[in-house]
Amino acid sequence: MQQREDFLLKAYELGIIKFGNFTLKSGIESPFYVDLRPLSSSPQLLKTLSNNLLELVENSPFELICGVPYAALPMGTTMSLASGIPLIIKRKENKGYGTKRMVEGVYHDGQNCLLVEDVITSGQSLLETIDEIEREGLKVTDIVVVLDREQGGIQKLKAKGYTVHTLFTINEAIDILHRYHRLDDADLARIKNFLNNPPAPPEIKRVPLEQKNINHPVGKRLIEIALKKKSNLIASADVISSAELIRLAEEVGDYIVALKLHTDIIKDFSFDLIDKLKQIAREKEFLLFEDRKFADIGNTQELQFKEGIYKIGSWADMITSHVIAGEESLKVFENLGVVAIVEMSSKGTLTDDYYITKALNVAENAPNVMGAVAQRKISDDLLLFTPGVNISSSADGKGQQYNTPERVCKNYHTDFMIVGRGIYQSANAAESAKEYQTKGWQAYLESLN
Ligand code: BMP
Repeated sequence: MQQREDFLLKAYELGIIKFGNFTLKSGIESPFYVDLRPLSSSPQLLKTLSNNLLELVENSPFELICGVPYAALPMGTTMSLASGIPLIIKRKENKGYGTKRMVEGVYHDGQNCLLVEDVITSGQSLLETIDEIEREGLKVTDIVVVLDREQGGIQKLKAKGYTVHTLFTINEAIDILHRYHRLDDADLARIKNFLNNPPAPPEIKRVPLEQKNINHPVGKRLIEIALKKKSNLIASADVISSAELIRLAEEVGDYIVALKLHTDIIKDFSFDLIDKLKQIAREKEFLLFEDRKFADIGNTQELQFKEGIYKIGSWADMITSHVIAGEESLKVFENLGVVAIVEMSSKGTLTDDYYITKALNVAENAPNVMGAVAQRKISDDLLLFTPGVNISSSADGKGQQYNTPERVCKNYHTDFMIVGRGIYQSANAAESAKEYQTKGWQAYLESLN
């Protein structure tokens, strides 16, 4: 007992818990902040901690130790050195070459691995780590955690059958620091109040379409059409003949803000088709959106955009482009609106958080980019386009993943939802488009409140 308290007091001196006013990642204002990384700066404390953690799992069966990166990596390593039990290392991201394994070290199927974590909050990131370890064929039964922030993480893991051993709960740690006069009565009361009545994260208000900070003329036009037609629907016309495409455009035209095309799947493409589509688009007020997804160096993209059979640059109002080749490669798309692909809707997409952050950065800095395709909230300076929307299906068996209009409008603050098969494969495309328009606009209006 005394040893645990001594450890906490020394760790406190290193700065693992700070008191004051801190804004957490969730936006919540917290009266304390926990960061166990400074422990690595004291080998002696790290050793004491590792002995304490090993004691907690004395009776648990495990043959391997894995510290969840990064804060718990040195803890796991120290426990391995002290116990003689081998360490495995879980990567935060796949290095993309060599063995391509997510877990490094010597291990075999069915071995039991103890997970070591510094702080548990909601338990979500631990569950993701467990999933990755289990996918390597390893078994996880026990997890040892230095500090439980008491925000439901332990219960979540317990419900899934895992045993979590904790060295301190946040309440215990606070009580010890108070008892040893590291915390005065007023601060103790403030922190206890925060812990007993955890505030909900502040709601990020959605900006109405007309107030979005969009300067691109095509973006402005899209917003104008949306407000006039009360529609945030883009129909994806993935049909393969001119006749089907024209029929679809006529049937759904009244309900949409744009018709998204993949012209390279049309078997009888001609400029007569484009002329006809332009005429319908004019009559029914929608834009033509070519989903070409350019992904090359600027010079090649320019040729693909202006030349070839489709001469996209001569007729499209909007196009999609990956931003993988960097900002300069986007300059070649002149006189129309570019929608950057920053995150894809399909299962296992390689557009991870790291890529998305960098891609959004490129998109925000390129003047001809008016929006982005993504499955998450993005900056109000860009329009958010979200494909993978379907009312009656959750997947297509080929990797596509679907959300409902409600979910994308309310959770992601999607400005324009893109619906393909939900409309063109339905028995009555016009009726379906009307239904998506009504549901999408209703969800948009509700998401403003
Ligand atoms: P559907 O609703 O039938 O699954 O069609 C979705 C459309 O959106 C397709 O044309 C696809 O190419 C496009 N799309 C997508 O599904 N996910 C993305 O991440 C990006 C897309 O452009």
